Amino acid sequence: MWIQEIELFLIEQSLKIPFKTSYGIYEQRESILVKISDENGVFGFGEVVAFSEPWYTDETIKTALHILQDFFIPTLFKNHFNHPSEVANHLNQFKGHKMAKAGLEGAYWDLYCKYHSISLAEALGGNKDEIPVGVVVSIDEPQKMIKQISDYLAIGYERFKVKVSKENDFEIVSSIRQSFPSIPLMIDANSSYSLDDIPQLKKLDQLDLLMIEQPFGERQFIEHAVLQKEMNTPICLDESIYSLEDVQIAYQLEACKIITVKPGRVGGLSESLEIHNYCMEKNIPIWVGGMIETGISRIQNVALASLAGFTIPGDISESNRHWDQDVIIPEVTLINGKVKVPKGEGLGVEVDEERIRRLSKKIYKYTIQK
Ligand code: OSB
Ligand code: MG
Repeated sequence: MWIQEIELFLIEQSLKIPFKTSYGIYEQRESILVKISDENGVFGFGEVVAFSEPWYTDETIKTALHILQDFFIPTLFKNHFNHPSEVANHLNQFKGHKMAKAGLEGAYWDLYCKYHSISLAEALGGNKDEIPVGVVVSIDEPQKMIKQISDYLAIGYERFKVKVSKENDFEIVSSIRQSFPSIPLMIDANSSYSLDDIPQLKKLDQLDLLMIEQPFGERQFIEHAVLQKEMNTPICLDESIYSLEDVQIAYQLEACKIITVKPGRVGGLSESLEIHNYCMEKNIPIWVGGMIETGISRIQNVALASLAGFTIPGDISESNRHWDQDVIIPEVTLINGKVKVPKGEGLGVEVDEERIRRLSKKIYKYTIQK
């Protein structure tokens, strides 16, 4: 298969409700959507999940555009590929820029699956028809967070993650626990604690949390190992994991008990598969994370979560969690509390290209030069 044309759509959307984390508040979300077409006009869509600012990882929308335009896209035009893992291998001659890599590789997976008339879930080796999912509640007044959780419980979400910061963790989580003594509840502090906070973190052990996500900084594997020895609550690593190698380090050091996989953060679905296989072998529970993403990446995550190793409901909420309208048809919705894994070719949903064009602030188009 030769790649003939690549388009990048720089879109911007408002979130339905502002999303507050320990880093700051999100009200607007820029995203880069990728369309790759082959010589027969078969096409696939992917998404670069980098944010506009480098708060979660060091990539940004602008670094992704630069790297895609100046390095990744020219490389893809020069080579012939038979499988998405070959795209990943080619891009891995370049360092870093995992989200930019994942956006291209994801679009190529969709194209590859359509070319072979299979669904993405099938191509990845998924074996579930539907998946249970979780939802994230961002920082707010405890009473408002409790109201949101009760609304989400009513629709069928099965796991609840609350964003906290060091200043309000116990207050928020204990009042949520009082209202919901037995729901699967976890917190995410997005790296806002340090070793000095171990006594404070240990207090959270009384709240019967499913896990604590990424208390310390992204390279602090050793510090996480120190904390995990002192806490009963499992630690889950998010920002620390950029590759299979990082998972192996975390496992060797006993820095966590759970891993969250985000295809964007680890450079794509091929690397996600390797992490999945390793974690199955080592009995490390995994789940699919979220990036306040559009339906393109959201439905890709649904396919990934259909693999056997993803035993914990992920941050794969309905399209309407963040958007008034999504860019895929049908949108991601809960049916009897579950999300159906699409069976159609590729992503298995229709991508609303007209809507994407309307949302675009800028469209970049590249064609192979023969
Ligand atoms: O830490 O998991 C995170 C969103 C953006 C950046 C980082 C994180 C998140 C989430 C997922 O918590 C929220 C969502 O996609 O609904
Ligand atoms: Mg997180």
